[in-house]
Amino acid sequence: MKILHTSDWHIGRTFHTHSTLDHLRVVLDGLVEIVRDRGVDVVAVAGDVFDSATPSADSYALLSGTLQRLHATGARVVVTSGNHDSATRLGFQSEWAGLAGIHVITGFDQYRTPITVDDEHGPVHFYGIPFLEPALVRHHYPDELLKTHEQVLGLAMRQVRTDLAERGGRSVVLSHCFAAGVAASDVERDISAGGLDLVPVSVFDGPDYVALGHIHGRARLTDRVRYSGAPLHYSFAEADKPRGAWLVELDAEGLGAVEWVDLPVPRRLSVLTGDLAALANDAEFAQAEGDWVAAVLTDQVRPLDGMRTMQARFPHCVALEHRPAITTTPAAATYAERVQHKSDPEIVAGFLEFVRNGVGQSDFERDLVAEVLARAEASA
Ligand SMILES: [Mn+2]
Repeated sequence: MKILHTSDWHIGRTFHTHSTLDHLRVVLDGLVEIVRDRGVDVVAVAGDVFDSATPSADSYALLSGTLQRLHATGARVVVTSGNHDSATRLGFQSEWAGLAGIHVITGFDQYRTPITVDDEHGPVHFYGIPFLEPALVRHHYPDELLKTHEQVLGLAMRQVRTDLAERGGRSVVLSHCFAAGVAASDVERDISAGGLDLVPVSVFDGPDYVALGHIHGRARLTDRVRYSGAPLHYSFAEADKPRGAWLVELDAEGLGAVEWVDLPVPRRLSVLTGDLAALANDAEFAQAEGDWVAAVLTDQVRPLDGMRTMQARFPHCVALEHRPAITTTPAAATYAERVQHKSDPEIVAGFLEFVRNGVGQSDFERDLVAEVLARAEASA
């Protein structure tokens, strides 16, 4: 059986105020082509189908058109909801879609009954676990301690393993979570209101393959537990990460070959660094003229009209940052003197910027530091 693992379509997301729907349509058409050309039996979409809990009409049209084209290839589709999706809206009409082999799993306990697809070696059970917010599911299990995603997914996976032991056969799990083994900078910062909530990869012991969503770059945690990443670049931080999906083969014994398949990149992302005159004129930047461009201007004085000058050459320049090449250092003072009037978060921020040559904190890091400091203070 051939399974295509994808996730994080984020239909409806904007990129620096620009709609991404047209580019995403190109990419998802490429995905349909892969499904047809490679004879994929089941497409697994591991959450964050929409970018918003209230998707636009155009977003629905892109999703339904894509599902229709996938269905026309003869493949089955298993879709779960992520933390960006509204389970109710994504799950609308899923009873009918299921009859056509398009299984949209958004109910908190729907994973307990797998979608079973047979091949010549017997059954393969697909357990789709939607994003489960502990605060929203714990009242269903009054006897369980469910405060973290690890505890919630631990419970779900115990139920899956029990069910699987009774059924027998091969199995695939879909889950939308932040599993350990991934660099923190790749993580969305809004997985839960209380901050970051790691799930150790051992939670997913059991099934032959685990298709994860939430991280936007591809990642292989183990041979059988992977992230596919998003199909389209949604931020400059993802610029150097390939876009594609995992083509997973299950043979008679379980997991067989796993192959990365590339998706089309409608417009590349380039981060260009230099003074404005160089960026606007030098031949070395010509290859980026058609790209989405983020410019880092190193002029000593912030140029007037930098964006307009950049866009004359790079029509898709959408971000501009001023980072002078030479920064003045304050008059010598001891470190203790320099930090004595600073708060703890400011000291951490200054340290990070210093050791990373001027690259400041991301929003994610700032939130994480604030959370850790608050925790330390609370326990002091
Ligand atoms: Mn997500």
